[in-house]
Amino acid sequence: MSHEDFPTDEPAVVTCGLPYANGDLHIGHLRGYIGADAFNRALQTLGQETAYVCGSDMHGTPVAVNAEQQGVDPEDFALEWHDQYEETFPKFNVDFDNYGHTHDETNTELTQDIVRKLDDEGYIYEKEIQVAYDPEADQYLPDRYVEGTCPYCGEKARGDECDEGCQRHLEPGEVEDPTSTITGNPAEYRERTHKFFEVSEFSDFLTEFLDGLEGTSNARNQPRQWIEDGLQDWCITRDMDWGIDYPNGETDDSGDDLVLYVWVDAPIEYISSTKQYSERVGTDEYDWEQVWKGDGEIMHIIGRDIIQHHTIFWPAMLEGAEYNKPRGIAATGFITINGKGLSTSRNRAIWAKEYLDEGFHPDLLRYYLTTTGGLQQDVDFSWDAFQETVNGELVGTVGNFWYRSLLFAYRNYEGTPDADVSEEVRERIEGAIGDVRENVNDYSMRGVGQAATRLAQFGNEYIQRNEPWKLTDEDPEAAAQVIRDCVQIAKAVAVLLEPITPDKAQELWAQIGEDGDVADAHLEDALEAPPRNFDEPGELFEKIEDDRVADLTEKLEERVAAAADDDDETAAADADETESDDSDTGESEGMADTDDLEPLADERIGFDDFQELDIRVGRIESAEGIEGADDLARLEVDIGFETRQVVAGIKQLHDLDELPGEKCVLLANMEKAELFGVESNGMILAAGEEADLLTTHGDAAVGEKIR
Ligand code: B3M
Ligand code: ZN
Repeated sequence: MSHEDFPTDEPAVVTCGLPYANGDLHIGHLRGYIGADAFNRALQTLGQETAYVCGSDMHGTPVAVNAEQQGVDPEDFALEWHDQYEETFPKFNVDFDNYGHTHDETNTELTQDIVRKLDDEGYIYEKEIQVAYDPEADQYLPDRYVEGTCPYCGEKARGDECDEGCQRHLEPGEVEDPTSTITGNPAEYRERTHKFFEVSEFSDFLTEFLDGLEGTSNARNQPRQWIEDGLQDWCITRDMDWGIDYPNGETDDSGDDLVLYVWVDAPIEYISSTKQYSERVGTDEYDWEQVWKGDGEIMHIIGRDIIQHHTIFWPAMLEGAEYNKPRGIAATGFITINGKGLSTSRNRAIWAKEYLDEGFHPDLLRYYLTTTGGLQQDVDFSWDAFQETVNGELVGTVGNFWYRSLLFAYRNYEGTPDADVSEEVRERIEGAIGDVRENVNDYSMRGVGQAATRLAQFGNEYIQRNEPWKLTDEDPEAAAQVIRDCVQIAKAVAVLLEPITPDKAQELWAQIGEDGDVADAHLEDALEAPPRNFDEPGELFEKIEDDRVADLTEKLEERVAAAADDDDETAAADADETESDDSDTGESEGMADTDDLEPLADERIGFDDFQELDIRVGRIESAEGIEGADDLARLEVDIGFETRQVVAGIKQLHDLDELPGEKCVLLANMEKAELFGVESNGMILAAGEEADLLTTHGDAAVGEKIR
């Protein structure tokens, strides 16, 4: 099933995974919220009716464990963090239409309604299971109260998730060699009665659902394997007090209220938050039922460690309770810091507050995060890389174009010269609009940012090529034409960049004399004439100096070292980890069976032979399938000195749209070849049948030789 392109006639909702209300926000969180915010804004620019909703995740052991460690009541603890998040998001221009929390009345009622409905429909049953128990603490050990080994991949795992290995959800009793995180003692297993949701009944439905699902390839493909492996039913109650009660006053074996597993009520907050928005603005303006019970467009942006919850449990619940299902799920990659895994306990993170305290404008981080890794790739943050993007793209390309063309326009014409936009420039802007449209439909915010920056780049080339400063005397009409074109390009870049850098786009909007909000502009407005007069423009972006970057890098290193010093190593296992410690634990690292491997070569080669291979670090600039060839793709790879066109047999094996920006390794002195009429000038290196593309572990620069 394929969906109609955006904009559609149905209202849309964009959501982002709910932050657990248990600790400071950092760059790992921001990436998702900014990416989803940019997506929501971009949909609006296309003319799509949409709402962006989220809320704090108040329940479950991620909150209870941390509250307990601090000796405070979980509700007070969670509410305090919730207030802080509500204040912080707008500071990054993350503009939720509604930001609720899972413990409020709307969500409590809706959760109980949905569970009641699933129960009435016969999808819930009771079963006796083994639950971990700590005799010394005299407490059952749900989820993060227990740790052990993942039965699927053998990595260290928490009670309900293999957070450092295969990322699977784990059911109570599944984790092997369980120990209590309260006392460190081995846990015992005790028999308890719990409620189960019959996910296994939904295999066929889920397979069909995935066929129609849009979003990133990891979210669309990974769940297929889980379904093929056979779905297990899902335990939806827990032995703890903090949470939403199972409806109808049902109690556990000891007569206590049964509490729902946090992953039942958390996604329901997507609906509750939309409902609150609707109730606030009125259903005439936005009708939550049209979205969630009718045919609205539901898009979830999530971390890639929670794909299973969103592609299996959640759509099964929605189907069972007769709600609408998501149209798209986009899962973000992880963030590493200077090549190492983000770790809150090791203080290896860039904190939201810290970034703002440093005085950086939020739009710089927004641009960096959305254009660096798109949504799906892992992003390695370093202050150097941040500086390179800001100075190169925002200052050098966008800001430079805006300022030089508007200043020239102001000085010579007091604004926009009287002329029509030239055919060439009109077409170029139309092309950029088309690119944005396509990229939004592909959930690629990086593509949106690139389309805007490329248009500014074109503006720079256009002004350089036409040298209006020479024409003002020789041919005033021609000079006016060039500047008229440039003001139009500047306006178009403002419209196109608004989803990513909303404040800066607004500043530019005002500089060219436009009234109102650029956020209300649609793509077509990029071609509408700007006002005749405007004032002297100011510069919109400031260069980040090298010594500033050196200071920031040193500060970061020092505080990671300080955390390591007072670290009694156990701190590393703090329950507040929100990102995996390893840079890339998401994909299972397969060990090939040696029987399947090509035999090792008998013949040895000398070092000189190896030296003859000129292998370089490259960065993929573009990737597209070659027409008529089933397997071949044409790539453009930047190798520092030049950009090489190469042909690679990866068309079926990779999502080509996701490759631009990726680092790769290229044999540069490979004989040239021609395949399907396309010249291949180099060979990209890859491992195995799946053509797993080689890359570098650290931050080796593009053009470096491999030795
Ligand atoms: N609160 C955070 C996480 O696991 C979790 C998301 C809930 S989304 C419904 O990333
Ligand atoms: Zn695992």
